Amino acid sequence: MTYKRYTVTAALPYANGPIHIGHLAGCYLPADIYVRYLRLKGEDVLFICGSDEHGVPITIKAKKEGITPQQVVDKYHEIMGGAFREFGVSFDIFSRTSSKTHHETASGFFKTLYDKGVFKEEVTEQYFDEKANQFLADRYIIGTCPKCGNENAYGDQCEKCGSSLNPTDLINPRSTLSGEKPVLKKTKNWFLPLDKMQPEIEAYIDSHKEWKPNVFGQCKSWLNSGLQPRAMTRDLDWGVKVPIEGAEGKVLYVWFDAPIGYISATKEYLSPAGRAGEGLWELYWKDKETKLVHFIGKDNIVFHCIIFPAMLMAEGSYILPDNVPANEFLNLEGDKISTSRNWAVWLHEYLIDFKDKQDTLRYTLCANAPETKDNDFTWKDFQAKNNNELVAILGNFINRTLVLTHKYYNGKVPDAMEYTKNDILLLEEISKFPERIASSIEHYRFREALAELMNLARAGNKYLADNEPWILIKTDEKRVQTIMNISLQIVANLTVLMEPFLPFTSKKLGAMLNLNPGLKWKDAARTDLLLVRHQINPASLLFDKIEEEAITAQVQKLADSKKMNETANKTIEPSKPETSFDDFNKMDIRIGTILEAERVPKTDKLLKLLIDTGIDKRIIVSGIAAYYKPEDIIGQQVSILVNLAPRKIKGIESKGMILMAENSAGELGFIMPNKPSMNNGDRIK
Ligand code: B3M
Ligand code: ZN
Repeated sequence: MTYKRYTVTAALPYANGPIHIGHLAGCYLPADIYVRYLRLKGEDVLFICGSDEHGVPITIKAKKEGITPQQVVDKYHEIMGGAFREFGVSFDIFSRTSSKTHHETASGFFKTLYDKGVFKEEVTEQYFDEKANQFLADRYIIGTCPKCGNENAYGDQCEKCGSSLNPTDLINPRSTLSGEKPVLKKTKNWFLPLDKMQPEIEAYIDSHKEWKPNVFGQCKSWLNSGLQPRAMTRDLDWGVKVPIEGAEGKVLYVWFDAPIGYISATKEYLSPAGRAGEGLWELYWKDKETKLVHFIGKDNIVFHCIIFPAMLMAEGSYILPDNVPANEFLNLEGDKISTSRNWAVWLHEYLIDFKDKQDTLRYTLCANAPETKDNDFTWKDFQAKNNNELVAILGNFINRTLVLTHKYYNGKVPDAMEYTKNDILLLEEISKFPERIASSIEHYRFREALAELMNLARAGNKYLADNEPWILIKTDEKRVQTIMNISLQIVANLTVLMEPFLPFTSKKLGAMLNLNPGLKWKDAARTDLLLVRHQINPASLLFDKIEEEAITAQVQKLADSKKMNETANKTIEPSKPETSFDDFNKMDIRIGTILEAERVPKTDKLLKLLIDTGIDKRIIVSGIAAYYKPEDIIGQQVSILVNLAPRKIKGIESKGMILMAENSAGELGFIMPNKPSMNNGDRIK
């Protein structure tokens, strides 16, 4: 079916932290590629996003930082919006769910369902934290997932297996506010009867067998285990107030209000109240000829494929999502990306280290997108993709072509005099690329689409290498004109076709070529985009090599963050059992001085030390080689347990022990008196 217009959404990120590469790869980049492509095709498309400013993640963050939820969302709304802009994610609007329009829209939507009698009103027992005097919805409660055994599943969802949960499903529930075991307390809430709606929902899902297998499969598995009624209200105070009597102190469930955020943002963008265009938004949400597509991450599948469509069905006047292309997760250097462990590449930090290299990151993330399974981002691979693909293939082809054009023709496009058979074959091949790439994009296969784009650059490189215009120029000037004309046409086509993936580069290249900025996708099937004698501008490099040091620095940054995290997480060891003074007094601890020090051969850890204990001079073997160099510690005062029974270590008799302090990272340090008047043999007691 053909559509008149498109409404494309990208998941509303929680406004409780900055954006990292996992977010970008998961949904914002594929959504942006899709939308940019549609725009180039000349389609009527709206690209909607905004920040998700309600829900427990926000209030938890506020509590942690000692500020109000409003302050949290104000801060991160700005940061997130800025990061998206900087990476060229081209939303038509980046709105927020704390806006007035959104509160009115979400509240109105709930009221409509309420008036239609959709909800089941029910008093149930919900977990309550007596210490914090608060009901424990969603992420305020954690426990063991009944499906996969993950001990840190949330009250609404297990992030490990993706199951959607209710707090009462959790085994061993505990409050994230106080750590206490919660009690059950009666409260009234309004439930969406997903159980009764199952046949309708099932028919809807079954009509979308074309969805990605991971998405369709997850939906089927929920349906197979039988849908349960789900509360659409919460006993919390941060959120959209429940607009009915008897619901004081309650707000809408964040997963009820958040997807309505897509609708509110559309209204805000197209139909500001009282201004021309009022009602226009409805075309994008209610007209059958509109295609609605939600880009999300895999942990959001149930909400977008089952719960939100159920809400839209119950309301009655809306279209349903036509597709929900969800990606799997992107890992970082073999480990799950985590905000709390600071195991992430943050977009704002990336740009400090790799200025103007937005497209390199876009390229790497798209080439490695976790489309069908979880995937791994590594800095080594990032470097390889930049150096071996962007620089060596795409950049190299374009640069050679532009430089030769300037050299031979002062930047004026030469005439194609006469095509060879191979030229004609190549020209035919070139004209097929737009359709081929389009087909991949329309099937949400962005990696494949990008690989095709690179194949066009490869074809160009091969053409230059096979024809060697730089040699031919001496003998067959006429032929070189044709070769350069064809190469230039490929560069022009690449400029158009790369735009969805590499918008910054496309713009730069378009300016170098002096190319008409109004070109459309289908124009890239032509082989005469650059007319004969058209003047191109001076060429500069589009990509440059990323050196080893830049990569080592990033790897080191991650290692540092892992170390800091381990240190922070290491708990202080509890005290040993009580001991008597007499027992303590049995130990004879003295001040001594290191006279000689050398490594014990064939070991990493051990130093052999000659110590003046005041009593005698003796050998002690100590495991400190990782922390001290022998030459640095000669003359060092130390504390020694002198009456420890002698032990043989690596064949050396060690008499006594040097006392060391050990920090939580396992590093060792000497313990010494802080007065210079202490002498060898002085007692420590
Ligand atoms: N804020 C979840 C997330 O950021 C949620 C998405 C809402 S989309 C309507 O993962
Ligand atoms: Zn689980």
